[in-house]
Amino acid sequence: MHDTLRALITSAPIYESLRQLDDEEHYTIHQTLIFISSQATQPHLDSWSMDTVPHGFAHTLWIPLEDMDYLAGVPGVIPWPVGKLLTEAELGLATADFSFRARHDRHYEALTKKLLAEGAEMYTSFMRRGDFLAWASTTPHFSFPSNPFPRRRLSLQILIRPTRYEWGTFVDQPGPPEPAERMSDRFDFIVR
Ligand SMILES: O=C(O)CCC(=O)C(=O)O
Ligand SMILES: [Fe+2]
Repeated sequence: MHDTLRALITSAPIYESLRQLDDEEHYTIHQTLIFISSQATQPHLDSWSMDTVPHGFAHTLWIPLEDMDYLAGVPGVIPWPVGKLLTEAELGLATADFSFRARHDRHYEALTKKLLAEGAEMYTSFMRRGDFLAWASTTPHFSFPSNPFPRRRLSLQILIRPTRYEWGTFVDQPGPPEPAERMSDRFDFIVR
């Protein structure tokens, strides 16, 4: 299982697609998550958990491990300029005296209101095994509801950055250095 997942995540189609997005040579994989069921996430930026320095150059890969129709609770993505960070200041949010968790929650609540006020477009797809979605760390996204809820929906989420960028988060720029395992001349893995 371990080797199979590593082979999938570091496969040539994934590498070539990442290169089409940013023309980088080498990538570091920070996190691999398996989602067993639909997630029901609110609109948010993955930057809060993982990003680059500067913001916006990390990728989230979302890989369905089974075919998914429109009732499966698939992710929806808001088209977003690369490198644009929607800050708390731009959303009119104070940051002093709030915990990390409170700042995160206030950010997604204000983001959701802004997207509704602007009538933002959102993109998704029917997804088959072999497809995948990719969005940037600063790109707003969410989960469509599933019917029924929750519903089995096997998928992988991968947080990955071009290796030549330092890693950080929404609030911490830069983050601490981390040990990485060289997988190939294309990919490193963060091992914790
Ligand atoms: O699995 C989903 O519905 C989206 C989860 C999510 O926000 C993510 O993978 O970053
Ligand atoms: Fe996310």
